[in-house]
Amino acid sequence: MGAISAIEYTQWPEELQRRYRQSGYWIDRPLTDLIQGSDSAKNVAVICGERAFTYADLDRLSSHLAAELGQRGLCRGQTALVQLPNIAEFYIVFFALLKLGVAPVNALFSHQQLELNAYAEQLQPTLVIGSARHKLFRSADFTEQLKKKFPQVHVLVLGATDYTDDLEQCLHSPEGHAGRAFCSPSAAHQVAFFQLSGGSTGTPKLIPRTHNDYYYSVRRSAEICRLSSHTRYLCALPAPHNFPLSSPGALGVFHAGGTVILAESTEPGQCFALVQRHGVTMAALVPSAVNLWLSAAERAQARGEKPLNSLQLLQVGGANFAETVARRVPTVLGCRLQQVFGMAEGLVNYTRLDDSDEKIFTTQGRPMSDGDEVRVLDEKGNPVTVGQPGLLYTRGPYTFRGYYKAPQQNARVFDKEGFYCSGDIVQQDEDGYLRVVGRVKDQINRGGEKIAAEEVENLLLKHGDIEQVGLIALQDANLGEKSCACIVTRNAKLKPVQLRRFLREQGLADYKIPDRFQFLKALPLTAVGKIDKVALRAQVGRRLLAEEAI
Ligand code: J2J
Repeated sequence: MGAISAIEYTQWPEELQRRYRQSGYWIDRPLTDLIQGSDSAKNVAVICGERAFTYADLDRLSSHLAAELGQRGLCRGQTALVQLPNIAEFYIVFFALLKLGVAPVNALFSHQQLELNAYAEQLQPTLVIGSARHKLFRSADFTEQLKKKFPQVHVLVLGATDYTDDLEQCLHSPEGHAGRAFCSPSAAHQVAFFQLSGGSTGTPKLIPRTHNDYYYSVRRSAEICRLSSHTRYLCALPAPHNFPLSSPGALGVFHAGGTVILAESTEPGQCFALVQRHGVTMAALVPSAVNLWLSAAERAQARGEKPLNSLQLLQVGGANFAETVARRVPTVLGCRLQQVFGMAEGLVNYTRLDDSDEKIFTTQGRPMSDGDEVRVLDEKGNPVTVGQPGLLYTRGPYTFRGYYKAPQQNARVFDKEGFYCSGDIVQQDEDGYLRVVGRVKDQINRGGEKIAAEEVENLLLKHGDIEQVGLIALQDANLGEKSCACIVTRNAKLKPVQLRRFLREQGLADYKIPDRFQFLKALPLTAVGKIDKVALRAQVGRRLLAEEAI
């Protein structure tokens, strides 16, 4: 099958493209530059368990894989579905696909059949790469199903299986592509890969990211965070997530010639051991993980240990971060704090390293670029006065202009001037710093993991006993928010355990399965007949308080 040469996406208007180039934001270079031909060839780029990969290794192995895939017929303009855990091969595959001009979507390792199928439906991939550590790739069933829908698809799995080729062998096969400088990325103004949206609608949406826009966000982030070849960055959040990939994340570290140390999760025991062993200087966490790190660090201190001695900077973002906890970071962990408010769609805000304590502890930073345009608007679309809460609208040199093939959703979230409404309610101070104070999007932020209420509601509505359902957030001391499914059922005997199983059987990721089910006689409705989530939250909140009081 012949490949189209470029993947369709909503481009920036010419006038802005010109401005972004003139300002030096867009340099018309591919992301593959990050690991090629730099002075850092001999530096260690990635540490993964007992294995260390230099920049030269990353370049060689990714070229090798690109050549191997090229021989199998993969070529520029095609797409791939990738799901790997936090492992060095994640970056090797990422760069191999960039070198081929094949645009991947990197699913989270917690994603299951439902999410992967939804991405595959949208992208029609020619290549699927998974890991034998994930249950979906342990047997042939899932890939057989994919092949029925997409007969052209090639499947590679990291780890031995009895049904398909091992990715590992493609990296090291003796056929002799080694040393060949294989590199044929898509044009810099074209789609490099797809980022995942946290979503607020029924199906997970894909965000096209171009070389030009993503590379700029990485370079500028690395500059703000003052990365250098001495940076030793702990990647403990899921590697494909925008925060640990680009803010400045692993790609920022590669740009600076530093070292990424991979952790399987943010669990403090494992992370502290890695920090100590590898002299980690910088890490990125979501707020719920910070709480665990603080408790673990206090316990370590009580034993007279200082496992985080080398840590200089902790970035925190992805969800609301309480000021009281923020203030404890420097004292308990002994490092500087940087708050990060970002989104896979683009705009990223940072507190700066030399900001006052006031700004660092009480705000989520300011836009990273002078090219970022931010508007805080009321419901009628008028600017609010400085310091007042309003909806965040933004556009800029690394903020996307449209979800992939989703015209209806795009019509809802972009205004006439191409400003994207993130669904966050923010306050902006006179210096341009933002505080995130609320949200209008129908999304639950469960410890940084985003759940689109509608996606879970639609699945529950397929259950024959359910008449109405509304998924809402409940406050949670550890995760910030948990999800609660409020259900009107025609079957008085229906139990949460049945509903959890029902959702799992449909292949929904675990983190999206409601933490709580609340059975109600009726759900409050708005004047137009939609479920009134504000009233529902209040109603369930009152009920839970009453239960606690008993
Ligand atoms: C409150 N809410 C926040 C913060 C994100 C860097 C950092 C984070 C993300 C990310 C990212 C928040 N305080 N500090 O992509 O590059 C909520 C907002 C936002 C949504 C985006 C990055 N930081 N949020 O979290 O695409 O609601 O990106 O719109 O996963 O997370 O989620 P996501």
